[in-house]
Amino acid sequence: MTPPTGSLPTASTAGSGLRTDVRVTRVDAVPFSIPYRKPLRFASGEVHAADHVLVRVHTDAGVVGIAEAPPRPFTYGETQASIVAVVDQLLGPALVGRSLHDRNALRAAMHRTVGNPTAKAAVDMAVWDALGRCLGLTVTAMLGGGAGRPLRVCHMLGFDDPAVMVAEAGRMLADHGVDTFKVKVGRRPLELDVAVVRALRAEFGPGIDLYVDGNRGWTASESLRALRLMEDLDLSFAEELCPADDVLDRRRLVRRSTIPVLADESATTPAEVTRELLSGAADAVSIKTARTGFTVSRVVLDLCDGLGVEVVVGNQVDGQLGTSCSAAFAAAHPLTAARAAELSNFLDMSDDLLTESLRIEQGHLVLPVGPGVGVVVDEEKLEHYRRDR
Ligand code: MUC
Ligand code: MG
Repeated sequence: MTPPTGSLPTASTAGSGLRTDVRVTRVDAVPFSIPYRKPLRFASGEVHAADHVLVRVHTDAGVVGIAEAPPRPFTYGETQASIVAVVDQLLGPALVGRSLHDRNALRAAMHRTVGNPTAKAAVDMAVWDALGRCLGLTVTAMLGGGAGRPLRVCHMLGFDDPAVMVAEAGRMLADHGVDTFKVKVGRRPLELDVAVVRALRAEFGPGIDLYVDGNRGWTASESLRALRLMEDLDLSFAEELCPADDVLDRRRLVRRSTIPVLADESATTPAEVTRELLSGAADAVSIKTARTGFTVSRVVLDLCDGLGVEVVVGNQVDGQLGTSCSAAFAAAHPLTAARAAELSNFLDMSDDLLTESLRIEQGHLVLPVGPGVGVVVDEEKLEHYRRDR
C-alpha cells in the first residue's frame, strides 16, 4: 500500500529490528467509571467519579497505544458520550491507515474537527504511547529526554472546611512528602477561601509552597481584594481567578497583582496562549496534556520557552493513566520540571485501571519506566469498570 503523501520515508525496521513504519488500524474509546473516595469540589464544578474514557490506538504491528480522556463539561463542554462519539465517528477514521510517525499530520487531520480537546489529546497521546512501544523508547525520551531531576508533586485541595483541608494537606505531607499545594478558591464566601490559605500557612509555615486556583469564580475586583487579604501569605501563583472573557478587567487584575497570574481555562490552545500572554492577560501558563496531548503541549511549551514565561504542568483531575502522561511530559524538559506538577489527585480515587499503581515518594512521583508512557491496563479491572457493556 503506497503511504499517504507526506508520511516520513521510514526504514521498514529500526536497528533493533523493531518496526518503525507502523500504521493505525483502529481507534476505540471505552467509557469507564471509578468512584472517588471523596468528591473534588471547585468553583466551576465537581467530580464524584472518574467517568472517563480509555482511548486505544490499535496498529498493524499488534502494538496498542493507550491514553485517558477526562470529560469536563464545565471547562471544555465534553461529556463521556461525546468523547466516545467523536473518537468513533471522526477522530478514529481520520487516523486509520496513517503512520504513527506522522504526528503533525495526525494533529492536522484531527483538528479538522473543532473543539473536543480531551478526546483529541487522548488520541494523540495514545499514538505517542504506541510509537514508544514500537521503538522501545519512553515518551519522555521521545520528547527530548529527562530534565535530569526528580518530578516534584503538587496536590490540589478541593473545597471543604478549613480544618479538613489543612488535615488533608498534613496527610499528603506526612504520607507522601508533598509540600506544594494548589488551593481551590472562588464562588464560596471570599473570607472562607482566604481563611483556608491563612490556616495552611499558619499550620505549615514557610516550608510549603502555596498557590490558589479560582476556576473563574471571582470578579477581577473580588480577586484583587482576595489577593490583598492574602498578600502576607507568600503565594506562588494566582490561577484563573476571574474569567478571561472579562477582557479589560482581567488585564487590570494582572497589572495590579503582586504575584504571577497563571492561565488555565483561558490557555487551552497555542493561539489562546499567545493571545493571553501578548495581551497582558496572563503571566504564566498551565500546560495540561489531558487537553493538548503531547504534540500540542510541546508547541505550547516551546512558545512559553521562547517568550520566557513560567509553566506549571496542571491537573485535569486525571486518573493514573492520565497522570502518567502528565508526568512523562513534565519530566522531559527543565521548564516543566522546574515547578511541582499537579500529579496526585489519582490518590482520591477508590481504584484505577493500571496493573501497577503509581507511587509518590518524598514528594516526587516515581516515573513509570516502560516504553511509551510506561503503564499497562489491567484487563480485568477494565471489564469491571467499563460502562459500554
Ligand atoms: C484546575 O486546575 O482547574 C478543575 C476543573 C478543571 O477543569 O480542572 C480542574 C483543576
Ligand atoms: Mg485550574
